[in-house]
Amino acid sequence: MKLYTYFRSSAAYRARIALNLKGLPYEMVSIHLTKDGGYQRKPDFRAINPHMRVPALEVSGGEILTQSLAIIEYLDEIHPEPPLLPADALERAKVRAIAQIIACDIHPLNNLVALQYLKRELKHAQPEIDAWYHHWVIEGFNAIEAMIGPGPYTCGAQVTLADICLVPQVANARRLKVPLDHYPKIVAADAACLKLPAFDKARPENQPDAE
Ligand SMILES: N[C@@H](CCC(=O)N[C@@H](CS)C(=O)NCC(=O)O)C(=O)O
Repeated sequence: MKLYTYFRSSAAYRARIALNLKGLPYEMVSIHLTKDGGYQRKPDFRAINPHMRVPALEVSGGEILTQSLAIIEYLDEIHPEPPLLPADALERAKVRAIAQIIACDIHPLNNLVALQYLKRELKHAQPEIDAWYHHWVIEGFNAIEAMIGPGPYTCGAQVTLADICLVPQVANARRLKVPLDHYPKIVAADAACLKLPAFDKARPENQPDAE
């Protein structure tokens, strides 16, 4: 498999964690999201993902999958061990709820393309953009902190899709200096995950294209 990725992309980070947890080998193709106006916008990559975002995963047979959650659920269906979603429907819905707070409610408001639009088109100053970024992380993390149970992971004793989404979002929050003091359960789940090689290997700083 071939993963189109960028070391700093939290959505690509999710896909890297899932591939590592499944123990699947993959080649990485780095798509620099800021150099020369962003390689995601060049015709070569546009032909791979018309949405011009990473991750994209080329699977055997040459099909391209996009959207990190779709990629992760595909991998989980094709390679069921270890499962990334609980067997119980109620527990599965709880895992998906946390994953979706991050992937659907926090990240789209805070990803590169949204922040660039605030700056370049709407002419907001950097402190306003930083305040915007912090606001949506805090809103989402307040909810997730209240939803996390005993641990050690986000949804209990097993690593799930919720952890796969949480860890990259915590990394982004730290990079953008969002204070995490009010989120001891989030910080603990993040630390527990990062002890696992699959998560550690997927960290931005451990990628071949890290700067
Ligand atoms: N919902 C998508 C989000 C993908 C996404 O927005 N990726 C960002 C990096 S984290 C990207 O490629 N941005 C390109 C840009 O900002 O131009 C997913 O989960 O895969």
